[in-house]
Amino acid sequence: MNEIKTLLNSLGLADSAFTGGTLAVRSPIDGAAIGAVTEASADDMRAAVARAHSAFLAWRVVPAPRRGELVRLFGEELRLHKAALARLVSLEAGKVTSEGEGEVQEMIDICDFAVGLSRQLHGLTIASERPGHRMMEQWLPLGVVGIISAFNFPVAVWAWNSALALVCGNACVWKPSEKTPLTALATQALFDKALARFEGAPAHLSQVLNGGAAVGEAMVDDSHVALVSATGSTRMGRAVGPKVAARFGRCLLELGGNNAIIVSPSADLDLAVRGILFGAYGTAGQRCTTTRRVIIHASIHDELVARLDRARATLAIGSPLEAGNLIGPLIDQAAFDAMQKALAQAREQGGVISGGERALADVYPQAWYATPALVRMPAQTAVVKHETFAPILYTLKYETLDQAIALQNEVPQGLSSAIFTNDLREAELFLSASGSDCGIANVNIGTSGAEIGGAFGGEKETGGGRESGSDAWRAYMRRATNTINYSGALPLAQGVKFDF
Ligand code: UN1
Repeated sequence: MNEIKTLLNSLGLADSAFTGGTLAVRSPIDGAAIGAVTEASADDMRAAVARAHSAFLAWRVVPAPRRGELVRLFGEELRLHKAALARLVSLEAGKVTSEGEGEVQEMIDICDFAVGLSRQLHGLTIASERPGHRMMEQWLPLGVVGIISAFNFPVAVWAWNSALALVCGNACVWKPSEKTPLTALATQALFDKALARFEGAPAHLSQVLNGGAAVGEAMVDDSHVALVSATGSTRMGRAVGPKVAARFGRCLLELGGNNAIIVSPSADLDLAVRGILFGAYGTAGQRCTTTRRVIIHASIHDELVARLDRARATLAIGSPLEAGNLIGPLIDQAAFDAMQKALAQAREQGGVISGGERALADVYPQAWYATPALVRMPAQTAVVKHETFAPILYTLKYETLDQAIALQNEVPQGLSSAIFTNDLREAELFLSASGSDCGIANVNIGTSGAEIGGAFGGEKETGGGRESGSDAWRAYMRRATNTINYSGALPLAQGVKFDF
């Protein structure tokens, strides 16, 4: 508790921000209470959206490169406080140190990207069919952007959204996961430091409200929220999507994944083993990009599964704060129970399981560590098609690449995918129209750990949204098509006559 207090104070939070509230925060490392945060109500959310809307009206007329300056200052604060914020991510979300630092680095990267973007929010000039006319597209600020984020990337995914939303001229309202309110408050405090150094930004440009489902629902239902960007389970997306659609709002959904790696006979197996282990067991299997299935050619199946199983058993499990540990805790008991339920179902469905037991229960009776599980499946049964947010890797066998691709695409989710192969034809087929149906498809790297420069998101039950790099910024702006007549006549398009 003392460490957390010093850490939170160093990040700019007063004691009252993390004590005395009704939302109890526990560290997944040992189950210890690390804070008690004030919870907002649905009315608080509605008031915050109203304030954000006023901020938007002022911010949208600030030149975009100037808006970029605010994000640049925020990136500076993140650089200065990287170690402290990363430590907080480890304490609250249970990430090992290097992954906690990677998470903050991902925030810094997207800030840099957004600063450059603030001078590149450009549209097309289009040839008009009419003489003396010019057509163009403009991208204009959209409104209030509501961000719902998940515990597993408690701050990076918010940063993907807010950095872009802010340079695009929008105001943000954030509803973080109830499991990670402290990192959210600390991040908001760092943002407020940047705001204080910036002249001429409206108040309430970015707000955070902790609380339960009712707070999120108030955001989702508020017609002043032009875009709801929500990251989490498919179940959450099914609730959010139709509500926003009913009021013709925009949604950007980043939901479940059930990501597979195909390993072909020509693959470099050393690379494949490394890629699969990080993908399946890094972050204790709690990324939406986690590798949950490996589809292996029959000729190398037994050898590769044996290697994976041997390597799996050597991965160091323990406190994410101690150097050398690669697998930290699951976020809570519910996550551990879900893992056990999936393993029981896998066994019933013919799976042969290595690992998956509770670990370190004697050292941390209030925390939920598990040994990574490898499950040899006879077929892609129901449990394999379901996303369980835990370190479980299912192995499957294939004979032809078409069969492997069909297995890979057979699940309801469509986020990330990869093939390990040294055969150019196989790689290209996998990336082609008849290959992977996911939003992310890789060759000779795993499914997780994407860079911010690409668009991030996926198809089918993953929700179809794209965030982060490439042209994902367009989701945060409205497109206006403009036709300008600089002639002295008024010709109508399509040759229509209306003479009187
Ligand atoms: C998530 O799990 O919601 O590609 C995001 C990755 C990270 C982001 C994951 N850069 O694994």
